[in-house]
Amino acid sequence: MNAGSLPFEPVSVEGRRRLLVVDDDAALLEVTADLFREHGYEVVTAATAGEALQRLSGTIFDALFSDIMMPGMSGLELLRAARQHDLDLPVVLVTGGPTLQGALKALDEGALQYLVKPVPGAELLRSAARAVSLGHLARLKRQALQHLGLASHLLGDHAGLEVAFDRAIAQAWMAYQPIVRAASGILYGYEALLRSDDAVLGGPGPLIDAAERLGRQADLGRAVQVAVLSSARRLVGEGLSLFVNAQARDLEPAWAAPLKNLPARLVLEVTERSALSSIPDLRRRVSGLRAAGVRVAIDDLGAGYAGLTSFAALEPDIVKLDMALVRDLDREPVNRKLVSSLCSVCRELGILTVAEGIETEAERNAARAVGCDLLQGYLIGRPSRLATA
Ligand code: G
Ligand code: MN
Repeated sequence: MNAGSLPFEPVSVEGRRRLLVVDDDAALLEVTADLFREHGYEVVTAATAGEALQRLSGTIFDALFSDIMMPGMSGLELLRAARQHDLDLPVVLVTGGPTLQGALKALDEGALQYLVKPVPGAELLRSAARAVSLGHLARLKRQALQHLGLASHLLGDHAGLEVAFDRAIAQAWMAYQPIVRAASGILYGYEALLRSDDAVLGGPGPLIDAAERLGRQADLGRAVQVAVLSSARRLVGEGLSLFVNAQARDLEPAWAAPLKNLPARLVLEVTERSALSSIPDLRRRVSGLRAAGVRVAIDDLGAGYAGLTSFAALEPDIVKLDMALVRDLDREPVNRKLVSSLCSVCRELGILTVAEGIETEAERNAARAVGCDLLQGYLIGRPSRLATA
């Protein structure tokens, strides 16, 4: 990932000490601003939260000091809104009427500190110095992670993660990757893969992690549904199958129902990495799906720890062999033995096998030779956006 995809301008933070100070009490605002200026800070002031937001959208600040109680929009609301502009902005909330609950709420939402009025000058200065340094640290860490392609590991606080998650699912779309029959090379269907244009939560892994941390798996499931519905109509071809990655909790007829009107046979993939055994009533849900004509696939077989019980409860129609097993299939005798045995057991059970992650001709030929039914991977076709009709 390069600097161009950062959610904020990658700036050199060194030496910059720009504060935004917000208070509806004009006299107090002026005194505070003067104090900071005398100590070498660049200060911008705002008399309302609305004005503060305007300032935030145009400039990068190193810390925000805000009163909690203001007419129109509270300091807490300002904190949440500020996160939309800047995930790393340190926010110090200042209150005249302290309550423990208010303090806890502020910190829980990601305020760096909670000060009680009247705040002695020395304390304000200490707080500003610390806020600015921590903010710079946060920005540098994010830039380092983005450089390393690990941006989603650093989403700061709860409010920041929530904002990033909302933004990412608002920009979610589906890439489609072809799956072909091994013997003939004829197109069998597509796997829909979740993508987002968001720079921080751009892929399914980070999105799923964020949904789990926020307890918002249902929203993620809905976003997948919406993105598939808005694009999959463009899939053309007689009798194609559409593979959709579902979370274990979405394995049920009600979730699948809207997708059933698409012009392709639906296959719900559930990863073997997920905790299938924790899903109550798995057997009943799956038989409901099957009765509605939906097939079920176990994804990433070989990479997870799903026990035999959940495998038996799922009774998958299709098994997708994890790409770690497929890698170097032509040269790795252990992989080949395993894949070959898995394919013959699946055939006995009437289960179709997909070899995932085929990257070379040699792997494709080996997968055919050991009896995989279907093939998927960069060699066959990369995931891509469907052309707009
Ligand atoms: O867990 P699941 O099997 O749904 O993940 C599929 C992921 O693997 C997708 O993100 C897709 O982009 C990626 N992928 C698909 N084909 C290949 C391949 O041939 N090689 C590699 N390395 N990744 C692939
Ligand atoms: Mn999959």
